[in-house]
Amino acid sequence: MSKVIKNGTIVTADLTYKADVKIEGGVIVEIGPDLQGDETLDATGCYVMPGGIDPHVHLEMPFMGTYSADDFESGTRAGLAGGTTMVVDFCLPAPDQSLLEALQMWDNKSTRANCDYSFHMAITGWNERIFDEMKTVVQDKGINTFKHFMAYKGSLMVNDDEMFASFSRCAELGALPMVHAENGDVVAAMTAKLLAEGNNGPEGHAYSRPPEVEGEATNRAIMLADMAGVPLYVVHTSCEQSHEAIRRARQKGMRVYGEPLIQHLTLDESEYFSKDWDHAARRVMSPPFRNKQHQDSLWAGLQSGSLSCVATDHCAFTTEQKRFGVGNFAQIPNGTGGLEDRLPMLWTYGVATGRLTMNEFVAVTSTNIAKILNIYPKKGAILVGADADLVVWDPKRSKTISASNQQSAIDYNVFEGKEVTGLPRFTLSRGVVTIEESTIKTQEGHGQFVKREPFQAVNKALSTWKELVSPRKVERTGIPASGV
Ligand code: DUC
Ligand code: ZN
Ligand code: ZN
Ligand code: ZN
Repeated sequence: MSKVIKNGTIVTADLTYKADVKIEGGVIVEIGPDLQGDETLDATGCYVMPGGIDPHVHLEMPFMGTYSADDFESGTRAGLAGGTTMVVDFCLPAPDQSLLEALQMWDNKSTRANCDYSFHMAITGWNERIFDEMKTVVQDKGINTFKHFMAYKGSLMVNDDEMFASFSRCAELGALPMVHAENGDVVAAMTAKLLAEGNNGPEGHAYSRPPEVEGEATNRAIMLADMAGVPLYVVHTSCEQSHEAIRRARQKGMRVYGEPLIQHLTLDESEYFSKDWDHAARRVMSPPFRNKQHQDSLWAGLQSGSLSCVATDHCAFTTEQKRFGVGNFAQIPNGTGGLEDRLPMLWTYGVATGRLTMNEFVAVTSTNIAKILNIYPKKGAILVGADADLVVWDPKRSKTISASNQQSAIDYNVFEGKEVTGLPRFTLSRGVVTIEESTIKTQEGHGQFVKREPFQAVNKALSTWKELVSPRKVERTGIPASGV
């Protein structure tokens, strides 16, 4: 059974042109004019783009005494409804749990996924077993990214010695380290001070994590990566201080990638000053929303290429879960949703406003991350042989975002009331139509794990510490006898 997407305009990260796309066996088999197949999908007036890849989601994540409310079924259904055809979740071992044992748990949860997926492995402690298991994770399990939390002191956080050891191991294995860059010691101190002074409302969350906390950690992680001789991926870059560090490193020739979230691009810190406790708490995530100057910096980074991709950090909690933090903002589960809204919001606030071209939109929602994760052109491309993970995008379809008709399992939406123009007409996962306008045709369990190969050895340290990483022994003469 073949399918042809007819009469559309193909938009990739570098080209815009009119052609039909023929699909068979889940992959693209032909691109050209006037193609015929067993089934036709009409793309008149639409753009045919690589489906979105969200490199940063937390589905059914054990966190802050609970589990994030969207699991692999509802989360991937939400993604597909918004044109996202692949997600990358984080496997989170408990600090002394085996990486492979944790991976087994994530494998079990993800069998329900409606679209393809992969995992990043978190390093939440350090010992010889973790050192050994990292090799199996990369070489046998097809995971080439390791995440490090520089915040969440006392649970997920790793210290500099652990990070440096893990970054160095990544360099040996051809893996890419990632960081959640916030100085966890400073956050803990500021949190304790705010609470002691009686500032226990959700706005305290934002006060406890100012941009400097993120800028410091980003700079530190970049320097550690440089000393270890490895590229670096900075998740949820939310502010100018962090962006500046990434820009500077890239200018020096380092491969450092920054990932703004759609929430930080479009929502600001005034949300935390709502008189409605629930409204503010529902928007508590780390890093917190920032002011307009930081938003401008993030948009500029996407335009100039100093920031690489737009994600969601989708980690949805219900209002009931958020209320664990009444009387103590530090107990509000951190996280917001966004999987269904990332593409429509970025199109509306980015492409329709003229900030981004359509090709840049494809680059930052799909192609760039496919290249960074080493899955291009299987994903992120419209090429013969690529997976038919496609979105037929109708730039005229619009809706008002509302929790009342979303796929996510939670009872609110941080973008509630926003008008978006630009929505999928069809979303295809390996050639299967999963969304047709507002009709959901997803199939639980259709999603497959995508293996990612290690990178070539391109990890050359730039820093002057290089010599200390590979010491050169100096032969000396005239050494005085000891005890003289
Ligand atoms: N930040 C969040 O807001 N939620 C999940 C984890 C994180 O780092
Ligand atoms: Zn994070
Ligand atoms: Zn996250
Ligand atoms: Zn299937």
